[in-house]
Parts: sequence; structure tokens; C-alpha cells
Amino acid sequence: MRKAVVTPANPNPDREDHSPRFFRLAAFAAHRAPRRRATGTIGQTQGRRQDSGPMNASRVVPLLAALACGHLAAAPAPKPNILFLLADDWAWPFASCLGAPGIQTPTFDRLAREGVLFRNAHVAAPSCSPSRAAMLTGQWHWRLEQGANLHGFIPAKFAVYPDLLEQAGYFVGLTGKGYGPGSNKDRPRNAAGPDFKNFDAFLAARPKNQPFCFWFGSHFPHRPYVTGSGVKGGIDPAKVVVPPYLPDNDTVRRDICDYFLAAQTFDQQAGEAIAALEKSGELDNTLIVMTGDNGWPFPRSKATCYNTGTRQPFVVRWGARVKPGRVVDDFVSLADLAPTFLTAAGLTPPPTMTARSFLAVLLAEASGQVDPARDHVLTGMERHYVNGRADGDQRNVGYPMRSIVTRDFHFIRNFHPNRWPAGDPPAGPLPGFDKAANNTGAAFADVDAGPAKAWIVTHPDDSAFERAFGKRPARELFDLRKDPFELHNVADDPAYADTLKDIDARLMAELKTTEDPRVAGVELDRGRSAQDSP
Ligand SMILES: [Ca+2]
Repeated sequence: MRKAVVTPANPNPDREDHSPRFFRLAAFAAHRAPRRRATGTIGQTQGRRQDSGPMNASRVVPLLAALACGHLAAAPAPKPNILFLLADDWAWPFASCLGAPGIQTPTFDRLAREGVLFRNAHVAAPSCSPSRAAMLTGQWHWRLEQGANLHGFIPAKFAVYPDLLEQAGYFVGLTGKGYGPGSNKDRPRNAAGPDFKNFDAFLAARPKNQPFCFWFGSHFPHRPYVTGSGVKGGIDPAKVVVPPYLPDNDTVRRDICDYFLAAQTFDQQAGEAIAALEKSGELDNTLIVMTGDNGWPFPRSKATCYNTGTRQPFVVRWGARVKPGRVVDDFVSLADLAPTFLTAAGLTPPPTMTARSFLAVLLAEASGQVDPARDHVLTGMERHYVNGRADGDQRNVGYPMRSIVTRDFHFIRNFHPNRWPAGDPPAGPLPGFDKAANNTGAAFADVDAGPAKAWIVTHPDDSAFERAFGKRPARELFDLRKDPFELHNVADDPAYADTLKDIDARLMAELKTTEDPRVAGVELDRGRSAQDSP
């Protein structure tokens, strides 16, 4: 068996320092830097506004000086367009410029060259609907009632950024997959905006000189795939690298090839959208974000809070407004997109947005760690697959998790460790290969059906089986310096006792600050069933 490891390559090796000194400095910054994370209270969000917006204190003084000297141009800068290129189940590090062998992503690579590559971007939730709900509302999904779950909905009382931009004069729209899967029953339209046939149709409908905000929601690289399509499409299974949490065999390699081909399709779609933008003459006044909504649909990835479930390729291009070719290590949540888009448009995010704008990081000149306060990110999950799990006489329950990722450590709290994290095993025998490859609900339903899953399901003695489907302890701690794939839980190792205590307290304090109902014992996975899901 090959023991090769996917190592996220650094596209800009000159700007990265993995020396012990670097880690010591990072740890120092983590403990000494002033906390700036926003909260749900008006008084505390004031601090965020001062820190994160384009008019922070460091910018005000030069601005006033320029006004006094008459150096400031009379006309305000035009409001930027916003193009959000969102894949479905794309994951770090599956882009050619990130060093993943076998995949070609020329569009993402171009945006990285011409914009800013973020190396530590995570979705709020490793599941489509709650991840998208957090992006749209700028709030943690656990604050969004049924918006916390797959096949939920975002109650109308939670503002979404496309509506706020529209109210401020933007022309907004979406194509493909917007908020979902789920319902928009509490809203007149999809929370991501009104639907258009494609980006070209949107651009044609846009009134002249009106700024726009467009959500390009690809359905790629979500499963299912045509088995063998990756190899037929020219991807060599011998060249892909199987990460160590999966078994290395021909079935898994070919499944990865199929996934790569689907991810390349998303990259091509993104390239076509950018070509349309160039043709319209709007490229350089458009803030472009290209990323995905959750991890790849392989065991121990999507629908888990491991980094394989939440870490995303994430790049931002914004013409001459950002210094090109930067590689930034600041931690970013994709929930931060909403306040960032609003701030870039000159608006003030509403105080309910617990996420914070990263516009100041975007506009900075530096690479590496730009804002010392951005030294961690939170992620979490409630319920993924509908009716995939029971707990005693309770059906349709989730596997609630909260996690905090720092540069050196990843800590996960599993609130109901008695439950099966990947979904319940079948009542009878394990399904055969074909059933496990094609019927997600046949077993361990939080893992999408596919050949890699089917291979593991039909090899229960392989170590990958327990890693993918076995129960997990209430607390998991991983030392990312030694264990980037999070295979060795050190929560019970006495050498990490102080780290565990500190990082657990840090996570829980932040959950309390953001008014997470889970901390108060409120169960968020009740409600919708398979019968009433759309
Ligand atoms: Ca997804």
C-alpha cells in the first residue's frame, strides 16, 4: 500500500515559514493579540466596525489629511460589482496551484496569480445548506434556527446580503444552485437572489451603469459521477495522491479521478463566467471570489468537522484594488463574505452579523499573517442527511459538533458521542458494493454514495472503516504540526492537557459570545423530516 501523503504545496514558497520560530511567534500572537471577533451585541460590534471596514482608524487620518490638502478626487469610487463563483463540494487542496497532482484548474490558478490566495479559509458548516446560509446571512448557522440543518430554511427575519445590496441599488441575481437544498418558504425567492438562465442572461438584463452582485452556483463537483469519466477525461489514476485517511487502491484512485474531472468542469465554468465579464468590460471593477461550499464527498470529509470537511480553496481578485499574487495565512470563515461584500459596497453590516469583514486584509499589501487577530476559525454541524440517524426513540437527529481551528491545533466537541457520526449502520447486514455506491441511505448516510465509500463499506476489517464510520469521543484534539490529516486524537494525552483545557475554553467562550443555542442545551436538529423536505 502506498503511504503517499497529500501535502498542500505552497504556491509561493518564499513567503512561508514553517520553522519552529514561526510557530512560536504564531502561538504568541494567538495569545497576545487583542480579540476582535464580533458578537451579536451592538456595543461589541462597534469594535468590529472600527477594525474591519474600509474606514478604520489607520485610514481616517490620511483621508482627513488628503481632504485638507485638496488632494482627494471629487468623484467617489464606483461601487464594485461582485461575482461569487461557488462550487458544490470542492475542497482544499484540489487545485493545480495548490500542488494537488493530477488536477488542472487554470481559472483558479489565474485568479491566484492576479489576486489574493487565502490558505486558511473554512466554511462554517461542512454541509450545503447551512454553509450557504452562513455565507448569505453573515451569521453562524447555529444562530439561524432551521437554517442550521440540511434541508432547512432561512427564516425571513435573518437578513441576507443579496437583499441588502439590492436595497442599496445593486442589480442582483443567481444561476444554478443558490441556497439549498432546502426551502425558501419564508421568502419570495431564493435567498441568494432572483434566478437567471446563466451569467450572460444576467449581464444582458442588467441596467447600464448599475453595480451588480451575482451568485454563480455550480452543481459541480457534487456526486454522482459517471464511473470512469475521470480516466476517459485524461486524468491518470497513477498520478493522483490518496490521502492517508482513505485506502489506497484502484477503486479509490479512479473515484478521485472522477471527482477531479468534475472539479475541472467547475473551473471551466468559472473561466467562462470570467470571459463574459471581460467581454462586458467589467472585469477590473469586479470583486471576484472563487471557492466551494464544503469538503469533498469522500469518507471522513464532507459532513465532518475535520479540515477535509471545511477547508476550502479560496481566492479573491479585485482588479487593481488588491496587490496581485499575495498568499495570505489569515483565517477566514466563508460567513465573513457577507460583511465583506457589504463593506466593499460602502455599506455597514447589520449588528446581527456575527461574521466580520476581511476587507482590510484584502486591501493590505502584505502576505502571510496580515491581521494577528485572525488566528483561528470556528466551524460546526447540526443535521446533515435527513433521517440518517436515530437516538433511542428520537428519529432524524443530527450529529452536533463545534470546532475551532488554529494554526497548530484543531479541537472538536462532539455533543452526542453516543450517536453514529457518519449516520447509522444498517439494521441488517452491510450493503454490497453496488448498493453502497449508489444509495446514500443504505448505510452511514452522512457519507455520499460512491465507489470509495462502497469499497470501505465492503471491507469492514480495513482501518479506513473505523476511521470513516466509527463512533468518536466527546473531545478530539489534533496537533496539526505533526498530524495534518488529523488521524491521531491527542485529547487524552497528558502532554496536551493544558492545550486541551485552553482551546476548549476558548471555543466555548466564543460560542457563548455568539449566542449558540447548543451551548445552552437547545437541540437544533428537530423539525423537518424526509416527508416534508422539498
Ligand atoms: Ca455542497
